[in-house]
Amino acid sequence: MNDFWEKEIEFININDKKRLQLERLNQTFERAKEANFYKKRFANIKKEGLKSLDDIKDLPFTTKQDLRDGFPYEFLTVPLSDVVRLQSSSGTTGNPVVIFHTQGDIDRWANLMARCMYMAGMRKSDIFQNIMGYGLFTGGFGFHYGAEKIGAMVIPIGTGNSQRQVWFLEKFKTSVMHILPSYALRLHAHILEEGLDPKKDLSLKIGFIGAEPHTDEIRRKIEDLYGIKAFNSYGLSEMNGPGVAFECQYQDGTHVWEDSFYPEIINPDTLEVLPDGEVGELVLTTLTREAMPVIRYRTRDLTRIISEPCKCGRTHRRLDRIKARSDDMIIINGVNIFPMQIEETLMRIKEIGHNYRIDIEKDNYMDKLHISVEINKESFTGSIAQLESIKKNVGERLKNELGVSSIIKLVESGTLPQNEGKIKRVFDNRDK
Ligand code: DLL
Repeated sequence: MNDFWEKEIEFININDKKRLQLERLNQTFERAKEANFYKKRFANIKKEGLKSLDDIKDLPFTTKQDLRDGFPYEFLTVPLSDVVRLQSSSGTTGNPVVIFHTQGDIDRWANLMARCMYMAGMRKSDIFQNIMGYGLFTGGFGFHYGAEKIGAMVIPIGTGNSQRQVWFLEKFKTSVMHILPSYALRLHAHILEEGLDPKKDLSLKIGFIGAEPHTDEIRRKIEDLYGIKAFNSYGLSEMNGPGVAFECQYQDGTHVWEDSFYPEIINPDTLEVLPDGEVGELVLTTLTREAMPVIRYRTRDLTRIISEPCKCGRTHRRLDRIKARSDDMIIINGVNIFPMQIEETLMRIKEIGHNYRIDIEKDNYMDKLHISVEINKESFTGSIAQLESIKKNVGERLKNELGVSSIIKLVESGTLPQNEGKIKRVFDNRDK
């Protein structure tokens, strides 16, 4: 059985990959000049072409604010009549970021998605339940077209209505699902409430999880609860959406499709490009996008590039799990904390359930970190003494990890609020 979708590209020799990237980078640079935004941006850049991949560092960055300011058409390089779809990034205030696609862009995106899903083991014979938002959000459509390309049967159910989700999972013997990691945990509780055992009564083998930050601990939890293999999927609307980077069978970092995106890691303060292996902000350039090329986009996602060869043999370098977004950092009385550190610590404690919430308050000029955590029903005996000891343990482990104290509140499983889309867990109330 083949375990690749496009052998020549996925296993491309490294020198050929670099040659292809340089060629496509130059095409992108030329094409970008057709857009009003880049025409102005590049007016003072004398470059006729990039001689090597390193020359990219002479090009300016593009930020989310640039994309917003360019609303609606400043980034468009083709006549509107050649555009077949518009997608947009998720809920923000002000102008949304809109991304335009030609038919060619849509076809290439579907192909990348097919590559991702096939790499993780999905085949034509699979039943694929797409539990992700359809519409302006890119998660639903991206996977939908990729799965159809593979030839799997797609159930385009979208998000929400857990009862209906479970019904479809069971009745149609869904073998692959695409789901937000936070919703996967919630849906599991619902499956149990329906009296079903996900491992015995459902036919799931694979889960694609992504679109929101999550730790490896959460992934392993999802794998255990459902008895599946769960693959991390990374992407962002500005780069199509999903299909930027995806895990292979070895689940050790996500292969970033370097024939379609050129990745760099920069120091977000000095903006210098960092060598592979060092953690910094991920910067991406589209290499094949027609309607709306984006050059050196600052993603705000903090990660590192893993350039060591992968056991699967693919030559596209890997991204380490996203550590955080640079704008997610919480500063508590001068100490920098990332929410993922909190999740990592909590999920290692067996008495802790799936959900948690972080509230930051100001009290007498001091920042106070409040962490509410759901308790794991299975390991809770109901005794007050046990509650006290869990609370103490959680407090001490978090203090060790974060270097600051927190106020822990234990709550019953399933009681913290959840919404349908990406989960929000940090509430900073200091300015209120
Ligand atoms: O979330 C695209 C997507 C859809 C990816 C479905 C995967 C699956 P946006 O709404 O623009 O696009 O949000 C992009 O979400 O910059 C990261 O901060 C975060 N993110 C996405 N995937 C992951 C992941 C889609 N696997 C933003 N791990 C990105 C951590 C992720 N963070």
